[in-house]
Amino acid sequence: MPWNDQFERMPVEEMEKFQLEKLKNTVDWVSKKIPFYKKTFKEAGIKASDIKSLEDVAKLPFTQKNDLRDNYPFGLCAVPLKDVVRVHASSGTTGKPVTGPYTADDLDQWTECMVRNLWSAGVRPEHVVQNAYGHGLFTGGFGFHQGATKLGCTVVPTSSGLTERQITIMKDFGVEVLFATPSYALTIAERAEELKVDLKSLPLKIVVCGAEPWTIQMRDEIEERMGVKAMEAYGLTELGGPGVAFDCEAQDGLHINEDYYLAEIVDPITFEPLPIGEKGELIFTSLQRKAMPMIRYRTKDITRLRREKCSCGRTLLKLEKVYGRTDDMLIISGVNVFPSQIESLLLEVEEVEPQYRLVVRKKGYLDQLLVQVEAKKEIYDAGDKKRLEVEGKIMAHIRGNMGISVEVSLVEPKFIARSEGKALRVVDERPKQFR
Ligand code: DLL
Repeated sequence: MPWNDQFERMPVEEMEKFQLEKLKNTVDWVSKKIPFYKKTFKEAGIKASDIKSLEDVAKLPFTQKNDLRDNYPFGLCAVPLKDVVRVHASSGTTGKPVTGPYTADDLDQWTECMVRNLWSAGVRPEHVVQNAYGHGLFTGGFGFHQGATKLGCTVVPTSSGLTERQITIMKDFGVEVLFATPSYALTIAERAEELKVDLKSLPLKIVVCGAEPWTIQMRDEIEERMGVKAMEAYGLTELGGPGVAFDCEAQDGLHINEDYYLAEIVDPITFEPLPIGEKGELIFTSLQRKAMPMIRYRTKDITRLRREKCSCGRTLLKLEKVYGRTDDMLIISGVNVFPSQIESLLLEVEEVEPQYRLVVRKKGYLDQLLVQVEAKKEIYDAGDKKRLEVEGKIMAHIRGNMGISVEVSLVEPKFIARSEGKALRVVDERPKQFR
């Protein structure tokens, strides 16, 4: 049974009616309150009253990360700051941070989305949960905290880092659920193995992962090493954080909280809307947020939507596991390559650890990819001949599956820095003008 039966199992037609009503309100709200939208709507020749069907959303202009940066910090805020009760922000590694202001009601909406997410992952009020997402400007820590608190769980806000202490707390407090990025979950699993703590013998049974792309192979790895079900949360700062979409016991795609978010897929080059089922860039319009609503926000995440009857009973539209971000897409020998494709192939090779890095270099005019992956200790110790053999095997595996030639370097165990949050998978060593 879902947390919110009314919305999570709403018949599609009824949901679409609900969405249209909310879309009209949102478009009307932003065109009155936010000068940026006033201007872009005018330029596009569109008024709130032109929205008569859900398809009309395609008439609205996109919002992009740069628009948020240009209006930093509160230029896109529709309410006075006295009505803002919280501000989060994205890390801003590639420019000014992006801010996410919330009214009290926006926070309640977020909490509702997170409760649905956690409930669907199997989290229950009686559980002791350890929240290893960063608590601070990042939305992960607070989003999960709010959801689990509302659910009535016993919440342990460890935040990220201090991995040994995470493991001690997990043991001492009888933690049953862990919230962490997939790469940090793996870091915890590895450290526990080093400390000879058998996670499988602890009460831990669920990990809720998100905040970065991860493959099904990575999910299997986490489930196997930790003896857990690894469930998923998807979201982004611009839309209020995690809880935008979540998976269910079917573990086959993420249900979108459709009463709060309207999803579209567009062609990542022409930006034309694509029909359900086609792969492209994911676009979201928030439907109920008041402080900083988003109109057709370009997430840069590549995935596809699926409208289908789910075995869990939810009618909510699904998005497939995100393949990656357009930002992280590499073009190697003319082939589009997402790090996740390499990840799934590496995880099929038994001689290596699930720790890797992709280094992009320029050779003449061509991009070259060096895949650095950690060897299992016994393989590394077996010497050069064995290492060469495994490198050759991985190169052939990648060529056979993706049709691209890459260089593979088997590196020693622990060579790759361990993640405590979002893993850094791609190192771009190309001269700036070629990126
Ligand atoms: O990562 C929010 C979040 C926190 C989601 C905790 C889930 C759990 P940002 O830092 O703004 O927000 O990064 C958003 O992270 O556009 C995706 O590229 C990526 N991302 C988030 N969740 C997933 C996921 C948070 N489940 C960006 N799978 C998004 C793949 C994800 N990528």
